[in-house]
Amino acid sequence: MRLFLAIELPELSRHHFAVALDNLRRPWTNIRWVNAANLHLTLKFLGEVEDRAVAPLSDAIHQALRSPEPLQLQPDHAELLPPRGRLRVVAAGISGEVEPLRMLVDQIETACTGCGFRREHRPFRPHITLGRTRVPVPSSSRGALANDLQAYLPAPSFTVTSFSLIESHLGAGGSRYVRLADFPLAGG
Ligand code: 3AM
Repeated sequence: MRLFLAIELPELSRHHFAVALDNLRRPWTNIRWVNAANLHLTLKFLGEVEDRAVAPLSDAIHQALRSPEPLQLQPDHAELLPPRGRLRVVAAGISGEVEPLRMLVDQIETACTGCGFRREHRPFRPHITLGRTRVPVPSSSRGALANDLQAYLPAPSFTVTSFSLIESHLGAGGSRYVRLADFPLAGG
């Protein structure tokens, strides 16, 4: 099964981005906008994982979390990734308690590498993916796209009290996600 770890958005944030996505869809048809139900902030992509590896991985993550505290985050800027070259991902970048979030990701990486997963070497850039390019978007459109997205930012800040292990089923109409486990941050 194809797995990743992510923070799922609370209802208020989801609703905020659902409105944004509805309004961005019409002018930007060359972008495949995500389904609002699928909005999340990825902490670690795990890839293909065997069923029997899931329980030990979940245990290792639970044990690796040291005094986890809830985090306050705010999606506040447009992120067009990668910053140069062919645009692939349109996202809302995250501010707020990003340093504690990085520490959390570090603990997750340690737990995952202990279970044989590859450590992510790319710098962690917290973001909520809103769309992916279908066809090349001219670099001259980047400014207008960022501007259109910025109309919905900053989005409401939200408190993260848990993150989830999610199974992703890839399909022609977009991915379908199933939550397999929850890791609370409140109260250790
Ligand atoms: O939530 P975002 O969009 O940042 O791009 C995929 C998505 O990230 C990413 O994992 C998240 C859930 O699918 N992803 C997919 N394949 C990946 C890979 N091979 C990957 N991340 C790293 N390496």
